[in-house]
Amino acid sequence: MPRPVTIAAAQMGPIRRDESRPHVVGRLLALLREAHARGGELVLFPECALTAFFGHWWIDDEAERDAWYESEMPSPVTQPLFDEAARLRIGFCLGYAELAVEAGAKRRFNSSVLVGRDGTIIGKYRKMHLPGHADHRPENPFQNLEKRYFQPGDLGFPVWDAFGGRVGMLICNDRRWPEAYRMLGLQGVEAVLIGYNTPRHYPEYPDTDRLADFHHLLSLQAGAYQNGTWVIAAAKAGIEEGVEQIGSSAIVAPSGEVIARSSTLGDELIIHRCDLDLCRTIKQGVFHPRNRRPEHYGLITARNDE
Ligand code: ING
Repeated sequence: MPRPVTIAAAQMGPIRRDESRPHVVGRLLALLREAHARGGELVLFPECALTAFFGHWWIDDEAERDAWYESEMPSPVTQPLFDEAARLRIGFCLGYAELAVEAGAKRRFNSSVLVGRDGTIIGKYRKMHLPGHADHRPENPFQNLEKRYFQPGDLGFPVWDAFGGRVGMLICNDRRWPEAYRMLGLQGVEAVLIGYNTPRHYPEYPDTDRLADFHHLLSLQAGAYQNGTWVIAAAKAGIEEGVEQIGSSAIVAPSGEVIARSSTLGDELIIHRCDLDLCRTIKQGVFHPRNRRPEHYGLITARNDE
């Protein structure tokens, strides 16, 4: 029988390097309220939704670098988002740069939290697949320094019972890797929430630029269909600190069909009443576990391509 949950992808336009967090939170609140006005029960915000994507520029000084992270979630500056969400009884997923002190050491992750309709944190995910480079490449028009600014995630690929179904999170580059969706799919995921900051231009491989939106949607649609899950993706879009980032925020059904897609490069909400029960047709009808042959898939985890 139908299990509808109305999910919104809250795309953001650029965040200026000097834009204050309170001003950004104001933009997030406006998107949250629009989602509520349109019947939303869960809102996905982009990756690193509180600041400009600082991975695009070199920062020498550690203190300057650390100012781009959140050392607590929620904090006084993000608490208003949690409070308003709880007041409106709407859940959300928020991407942010996490600075954690664990065992006396600073650890830095590209993270996201899933927050319930009562404003409490259901779970956290830390981005597993870090693209780009750790070295400074001044000859490039911009940097992609996630390997310098973040550690690979250490929380695995969790799926939570939430919003009447099974919900998981990925972040940006994760969405290109089939294994990431499979880890969630094998746990029965029914909605995958993915925030992203995706430059159109790839300095080392410019021939992929013309296909940036195509590869983005291809990854979402394949992940959705091959795992029988809804996939919701929210961009940080537009020209942010000189870097053109794609939009194409989307809501993809378990069939692989794109049900909703953003049409601007600014703050824009797309929303859909997602029937989680539609996952069953694909999970059982097409990819029934009895047809899997894991005893022959050993290479997938046994080694790397290199
Ligand atoms: N950004 C980009 C992404 O995976 C990228 C990096 C773009 C890698 C294009 C390869 C090709 O969408 C983040 N933040 O992962």
